[in-house]
Amino acid sequence: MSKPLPEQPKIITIERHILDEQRGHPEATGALTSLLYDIALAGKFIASRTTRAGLAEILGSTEDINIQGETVMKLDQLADQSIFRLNDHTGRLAVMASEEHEGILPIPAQFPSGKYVLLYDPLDGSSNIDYNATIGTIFAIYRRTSEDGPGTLDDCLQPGRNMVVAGYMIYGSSTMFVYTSGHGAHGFTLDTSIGEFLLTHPNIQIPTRPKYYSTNQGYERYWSNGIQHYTHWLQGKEGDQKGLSARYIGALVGDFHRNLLSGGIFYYPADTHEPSKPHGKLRLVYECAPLAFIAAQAGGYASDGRQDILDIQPVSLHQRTPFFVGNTSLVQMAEEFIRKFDSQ
Ligand code: FDP
Repeated sequence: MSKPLPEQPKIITIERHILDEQRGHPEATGALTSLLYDIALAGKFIASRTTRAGLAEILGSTEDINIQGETVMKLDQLADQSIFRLNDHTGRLAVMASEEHEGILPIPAQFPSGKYVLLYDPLDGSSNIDYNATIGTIFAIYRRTSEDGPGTLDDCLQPGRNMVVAGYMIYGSSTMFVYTSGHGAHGFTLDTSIGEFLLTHPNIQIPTRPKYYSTNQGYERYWSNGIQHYTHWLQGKEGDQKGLSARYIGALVGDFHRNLLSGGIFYYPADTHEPSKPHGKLRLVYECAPLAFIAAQAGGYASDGRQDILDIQPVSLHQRTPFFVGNTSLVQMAEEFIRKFDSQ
C-alpha cells in the first residue's frame, strides 16, 4: 500500500478567503466578493508598475511620449485610472470617489449602477515614489444609501461605522493586501511567481506591548501643549514608562502597517501654532476611516484626539482630520493628554 502523502501547509488565495467569508452570508449575491477581487487585481497591476517607476528615467519621464508613442503617465494617475476602469462597468458600484479628484466619480451612463460605493486613495505616500520607498493604496466600501439610479455625494459621505469593507495594498519589499469585512483583519502577500495574493497574516492582532511611535516630529513646534507633552511621554521623557523607538516612513500605509504588526501608534495632529494645517493633513474618508476600521478589527483604536474616527460624520469629500491610530491604550492616552492640556 502506498504511503499517505505528507500533509501540505494549507494555501489560501485571496479569492478563496473572500469566497469562504461569503459562505457565512447566504443572502450574499457575490457582488462584494467580485468587487474585492477586482480591487486586488488593480493592486497587482499597480504593484507591477511601481517596480518600474525608476525606469521612467530611461524609458521616458512622466508626461513625455515613450518609445511606443504613448504618454507616460504619472504613477499616481495610473493607479487612479486603473482602479476606476477596473470597476466602472461591473454593475457593482453606484458611485466612486478618489483622493485624486475634486468631486464624486459617477459610473458612466452606459453601464449599470450597483449597490456599493467605493472610496479610494490610489497612491498614498506618493512623495515616496522618487526615493524607492514604501507606498500604498487605501480603500473603503459602503452600501449606497440612495434608493437607485446614479449614486450621490451623500452615498460617499457616510460615517466609518457604516463601512462594509476596508483595506489597503502596500507596495514595499513585497506587495501585501490587508482587508477586513468586519470579521477580523487579514493580510495576504503577493507571490509574484504565480501572481496570487496568499494568506500570510490571518486574523491580525496588534501586539499588546507596543514598540514604535510614528509621527513627523519635525513639526513639533507647531503642535499644541497636549501633543507636545504626549510626545515626551511616548519618548519616556515624562512619566515613568520606558520610551518607544521612533519610526517614520512618511507614507501612512507604511507607518500604519508596521505598527499594526509590531504594536505602536501613528499620529498626524493638527497644527496649533501655525495656521497651515489646522485640521492636520490626512483625509477622513480616503485614509483615516478605512484604517480606523482595520485597526479596530485588530484590537486597536483610532481617534481624532477627542472621538472615535468611525463616529465622525463627514461633511465633505476631502475633509481633513487629526489622526491617532494604533494600540488602544496609546491612542486613549493621547486623548487624555489633549483633554488635560488642550481643553480650554
Ligand atoms: P504624501 O503627502 O506623500 O502623499 O496623505 C499623504 C501623506 O503622504 C501620507 O501618506 C503621509 O503619512 C503624510 O502625507 C506625510 O506627510 P508629511 O510629509 O507632512 O510628514
